[in-house]
Amino acid sequence: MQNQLHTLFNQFDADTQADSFIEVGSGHIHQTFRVIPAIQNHPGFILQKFNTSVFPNYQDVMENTLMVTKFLKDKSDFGGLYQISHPIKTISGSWHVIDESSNVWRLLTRITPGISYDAVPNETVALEAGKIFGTFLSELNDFPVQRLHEVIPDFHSLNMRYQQLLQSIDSNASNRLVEVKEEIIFAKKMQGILQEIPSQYESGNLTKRVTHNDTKLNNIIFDESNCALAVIDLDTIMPGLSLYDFGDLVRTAAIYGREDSPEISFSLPLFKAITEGYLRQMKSILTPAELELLPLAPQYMAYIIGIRFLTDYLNGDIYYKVDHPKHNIQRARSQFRLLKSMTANFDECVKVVKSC
Ligand code: GN1
Ligand code: MG
Repeated sequence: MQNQLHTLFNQFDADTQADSFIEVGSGHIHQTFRVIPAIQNHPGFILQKFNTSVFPNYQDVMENTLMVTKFLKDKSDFGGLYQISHPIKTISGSWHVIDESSNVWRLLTRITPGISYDAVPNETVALEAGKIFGTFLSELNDFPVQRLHEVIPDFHSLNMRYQQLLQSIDSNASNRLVEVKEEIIFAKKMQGILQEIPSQYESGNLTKRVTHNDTKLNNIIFDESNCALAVIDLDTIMPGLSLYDFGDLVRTAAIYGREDSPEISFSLPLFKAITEGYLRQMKSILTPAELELLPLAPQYMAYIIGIRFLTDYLNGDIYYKVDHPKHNIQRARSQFRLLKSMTANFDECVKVVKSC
């Protein structure tokens, strides 16, 4: 493997040789390696095998990334505060390398020290997370949204994700339906309740902005004193609703436990910290309709991700990387448990948003 990675790496126009490669990351989609540089005092790189089943249009993904990173760079490095990870060209001037098995690889600059969290250690991290994603969206507020490719159409559409769930129930491809009866009843009940956001969008009360669409806590890089340094994983930057990004951040950062923890629960103090940080940057940009729906957004995203995990379990784990055969259903159950805990805290969340 190391030899193969060296061969790939050497095709990029990097400013140092590689010493070795370590597989890293808790992302569910791509395979990611940290490149240890051959010289000292160099941050190294990130070498990634693109998941082309998820992103068959990887050229569009790269174009979006390049447009957005250039735009932020021209704004003096992402508001002057934060760093951005950039793609690096190959020696022949392309942005990717295709290996002999037709896998697509890319190389990115690495942000050091590269600390990321799968579970929130404290309120400072939650506040910083809210601030950096708020800044990210506010800095991109004047980016011409129509220039972005919609790399995964209807990515966070409740109706599309629900249809996918119904199809997976219908085909029961992996014979797992009997195990998930309770989850399906819950999913069916909640899809009606969570229609508020899609119906407000359909009646023209919400407009699409440039959004990140994968604002998980572990897509932020921190330094040793828990200051946020960078937002990573820019693949799903597309036109979307601000509510998706806020909701997904809360789903992963206002919680006790990890995304797949059976004991997961919602944390009001962490929610408050995120909301404070986020609204510091976004308060003057969001419309009254967006502000009104902000407390509901986390429930919407926990539901969407929950049914996506459930769908993938029924389909036989064909989309997400899993650590064990029950991983997707464990994740779905955790997200549904979280959704219930968010619902129980809804009134308090409304108060928090008002007070911020
Ligand atoms: C995937 O790549 P990663 O792990 O950051 C997924 C997100 C989900 C997330 C759930 C392209 O993100 O949409 O919210 O898993 N990305 C894609 O943890 O599907
Ligand atoms: Mg990620």
